Amino acid sequence: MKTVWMGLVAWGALGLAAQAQARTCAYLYDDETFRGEVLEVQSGPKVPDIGSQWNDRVSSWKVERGCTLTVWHDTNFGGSSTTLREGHYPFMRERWNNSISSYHCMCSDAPGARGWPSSKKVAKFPSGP
Ligand SMILES: [Ca+2]
Repeated sequence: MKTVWMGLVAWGALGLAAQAQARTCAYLYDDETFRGEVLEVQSGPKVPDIGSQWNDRVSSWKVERGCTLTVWHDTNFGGSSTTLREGHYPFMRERWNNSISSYHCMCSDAPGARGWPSSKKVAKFPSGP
């Protein structure tokens, strides 16, 4: 049990060390209406290249609660961009379908936002000065 506990502590420390706590930020799907292969995107720094496997493939997406997804037509944040708040987007407008090459997904750290594993039971932050 001790080994397991230490592993959890280390995992938590890594999470806190990261600038943005890693959590699932969005799901990108190859096909419309959330079908086909899915790419799970973490909250974090900008991603300048979605990768050859996913370049110009995304056709629908879900943005998790408290998160915002910005996508660009070209790599390195080139071309036009669009930003979408939390929600489900089963159909992309034609100009965005199969045309995403870079993205940035960020989640709010607001209390109550999903994705904090049990932390609200142990972490108490002062609410006043
Ligand atoms: Ca597609």
